[in-house]
Amino acid sequence: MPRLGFAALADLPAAHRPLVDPRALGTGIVHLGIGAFHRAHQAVFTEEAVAAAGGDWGICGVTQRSRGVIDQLRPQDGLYAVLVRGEQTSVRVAGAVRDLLFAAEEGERLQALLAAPATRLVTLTVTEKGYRHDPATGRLRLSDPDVAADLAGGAPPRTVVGQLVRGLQARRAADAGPITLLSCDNLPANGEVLRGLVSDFCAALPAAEGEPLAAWIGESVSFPSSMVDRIVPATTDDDRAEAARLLGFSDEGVVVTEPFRQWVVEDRFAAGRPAWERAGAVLTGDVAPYEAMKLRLLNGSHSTLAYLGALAGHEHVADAMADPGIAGVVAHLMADDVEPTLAVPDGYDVAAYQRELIERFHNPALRHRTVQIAMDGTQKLPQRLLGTIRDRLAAGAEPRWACLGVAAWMRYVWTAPAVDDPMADRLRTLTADAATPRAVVEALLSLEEVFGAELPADGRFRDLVTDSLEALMKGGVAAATAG
Ligand code: CS2
Repeated sequence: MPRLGFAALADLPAAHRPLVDPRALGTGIVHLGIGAFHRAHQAVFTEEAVAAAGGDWGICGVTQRSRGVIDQLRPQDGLYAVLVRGEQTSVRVAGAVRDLLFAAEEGERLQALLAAPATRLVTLTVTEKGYRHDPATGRLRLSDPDVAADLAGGAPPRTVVGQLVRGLQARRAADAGPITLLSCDNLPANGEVLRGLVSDFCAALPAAEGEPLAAWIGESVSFPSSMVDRIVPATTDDDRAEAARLLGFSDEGVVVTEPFRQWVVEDRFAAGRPAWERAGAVLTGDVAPYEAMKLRLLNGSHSTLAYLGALAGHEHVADAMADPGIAGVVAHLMADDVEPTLAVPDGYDVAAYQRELIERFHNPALRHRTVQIAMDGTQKLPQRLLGTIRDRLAAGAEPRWACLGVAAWMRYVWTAPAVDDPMADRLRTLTADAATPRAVVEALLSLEEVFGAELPADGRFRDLVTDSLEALMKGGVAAATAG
């Protein structure tokens, strides 16, 4: 079967073709972290915005360590299909990704692109751990050897923040004008977090270098926050086979997703932006209420489902949702623990949002693996569950469902054969000698980067988590979710 690429476009049925002519689209966006999520979310919004309102907003997708996506997309001229699985399946080839760059081998080209006047926007989906920050304080981890190497300079930077600051330094030297750095990761106040990390990096440079750079960044660079939402499981061989059957071309870069998508963006751009509102994005002055809602309701439920589901032997989210005990925990977590902590934007129907989430989690056509969501728990728990727990404890309430989520994470990292987490070694060392649930709770709560200092000192929190972990150990997920 021939491979997808420019030569295939004329043979694709109109309904499957890109909305823009990719050959005629100039590149204005550098995207760091071109995984499946970006290709099914921001790249789709951007293509629709360009189709509706024009602009040279093609995307150069950057990948950091693995050249997998480069090998998938380069031979296909950047084209790939988006397979949308809902009640029906639909497919369309996306055309906004115009260039690809492998940072580990093309560091100098990345710096040159960030310094080019045509680049007016950098977007990021580098995952929580890609920021190399301490989630509890939001500060850059200066002790991280890669961060230290990027500060020392002399070689192409390896960390995202290093790449950005060195790129901004080159941009300033080239007098290439203002630019926007837009974080699209699942972190609260993600724009503010990124601004803080860029500023931490500048402050750690020699003063003669860092101070004028920081001043230029203050005048020329904006860091809007954004809330992104679309469920995008890892692509499987079955998805690739189905896309090939529907398109008549083989596609190594296909991404699979749900019909739902949402993007709420703080409208503060230093050098223009695509007309994303024409593609259904919400451009607003304050993203915070939307972020909290999404992170606590969707991602908080997702992580809870992932740990309970994986412990109960459910491979996919939809299987875990078919387990009445687990589905009940998710419904209680949202309504009893999270909802009272939210400042719901005016006119927003938060109950309808919860019902819609439950439906999305049930989508049987999406094969979203629980172990995929379970990874990197140390980087995810703070914004997904711990914020809810802190707010409820402060209000004098007992957030038992959110604490069950934390206990399920503890049970998972204590007993799972392999834990995919940047702190996996520490998790293993901390729990190696723990013989009882209480000892495991004590050991893991000592991770100040994750839990901070105050929460672990709260006896109500320790007891709720310990009770849930004991229930999980004694009677398994069925007993712990029994109501
Ligand atoms: C998931 C998210 O993998 C995970 O941790 O919770 O990727 C989730 O699917 C997205 O945030 C949905 O918008």
